[in-house]
Amino acid sequence: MDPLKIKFHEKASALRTEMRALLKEHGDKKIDEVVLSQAFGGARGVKMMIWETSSLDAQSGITFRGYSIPELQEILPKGEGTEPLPEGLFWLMLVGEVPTEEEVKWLSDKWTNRSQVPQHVFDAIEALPVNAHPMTQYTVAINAMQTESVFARRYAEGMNKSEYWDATYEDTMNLLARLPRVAAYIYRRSFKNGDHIAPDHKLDWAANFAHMLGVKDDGFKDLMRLYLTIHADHEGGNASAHTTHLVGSTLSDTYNSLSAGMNALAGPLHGLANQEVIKWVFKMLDALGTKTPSKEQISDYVNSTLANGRVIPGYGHAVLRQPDPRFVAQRTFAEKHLSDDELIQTIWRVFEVVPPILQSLGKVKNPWPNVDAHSGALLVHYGLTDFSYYTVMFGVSRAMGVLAAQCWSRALGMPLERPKSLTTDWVKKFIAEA
Ligand code: CMX
Repeated sequence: MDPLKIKFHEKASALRTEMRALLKEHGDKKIDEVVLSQAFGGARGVKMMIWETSSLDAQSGITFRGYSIPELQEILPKGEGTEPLPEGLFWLMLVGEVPTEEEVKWLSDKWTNRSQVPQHVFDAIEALPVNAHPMTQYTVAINAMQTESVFARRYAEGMNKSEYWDATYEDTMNLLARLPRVAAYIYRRSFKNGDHIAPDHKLDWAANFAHMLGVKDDGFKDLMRLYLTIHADHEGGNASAHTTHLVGSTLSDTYNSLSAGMNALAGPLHGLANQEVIKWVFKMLDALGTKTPSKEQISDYVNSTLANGRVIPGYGHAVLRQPDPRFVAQRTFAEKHLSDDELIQTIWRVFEVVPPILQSLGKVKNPWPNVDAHSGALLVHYGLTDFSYYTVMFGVSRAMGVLAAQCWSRALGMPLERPKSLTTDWVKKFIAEA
């Protein structure tokens, strides 16, 4: 067994024992009450699942195993660059310990060793029209890789349930090793005439992804390290995490669960918002006929978007009630490295204009920017102007969180997820009787 797997097994066995004792003694303790508006309103705030890898607070935002993004930037190993290596975050999410430089190097090497993508996965991508949305290509590719699933194979052979975690760990490590290659292949196929770039096995996970995309600037490598770190996990209730968890709870293997989760990420109210933001910004610049719109011009454009019955992409959140720390981390990166960029300055001006307008509507619970409000402008700066690709990059990162969490679900023996639904007739009768 490899050292990460041994460490994970020790931690998970201990928590499993603790969890069983805790449930035996306190299993009937009430942690929540659900009101009708939550049943009709997308189950906001209902406490109904366990997720070890990260936790989201409405005011302070995301923490990974208790560490905020600025803290991660301090404590995680950085390798060649100035931003944390995402491999370190995966280690932290999986075993709850900050890894050493050597441990992160070991993980980078491990993923490199496992990174060979079978040819039929590229063939499956090639069977799609070249203009198929990159997220469609991405989910098809993940499904095509399912032929490699250690979990599916061992389950068919009669695996003991005490070994589910082990097979899931293997699938997780293989998938994370291969996703950057698959994602870069989709980019080069869709937007660079299929002129593919071979991996550079000397580079860390994020830098190699940047290299295979074909962006040469070292600043972009560092941006990728930050980007792939901050998008990795946002506790368990968001649509991509929850979908991965739900599908995984049927013992659908890691590939099928991740592909389902990535389909959820492809919705415009979730991960696809990153492409929607930049499209919206460029449409605004076009409509206004300027690259440097004033606050008044932006304000008029925001109002016209709202008047057309559309949301302002990149703003609002189901849980957060403050500017998203992931937005702040990207803004800080831009302030440090790219503060002269006109498009980025426009994003900052939009940030000054949108919240008071959304607030004035009286119904938007969170008028502040989320992670997607900033990411596109940074990518455009480095020449990545193919907006429909952006959600795939989000998806490469998100895989780390949802797969680390799946390892935990399997190790803790989490059951099939199956909440109760109600009919409106049931609700009316309940009200009448109450
Ligand atoms: N622009 C305009 N209206 C907005 C809005 C926005 N950015 N955010 C919320 N609203 C509206 C809602 O559409 C809703 O209107 P109706 O009552 O007319 O249906 C009302 O305000 C209340 O919504 P809410 O409780 O504040 O927000 P929800 O929890 O229902 O939805 C979210 C959250 C993210 C879907 C919503 O804020 C939104 O649509 N934002 C724009 C899309 C976006 O940026 N999504 C990315 C989120 C981050 C991620 O997952 O990647």
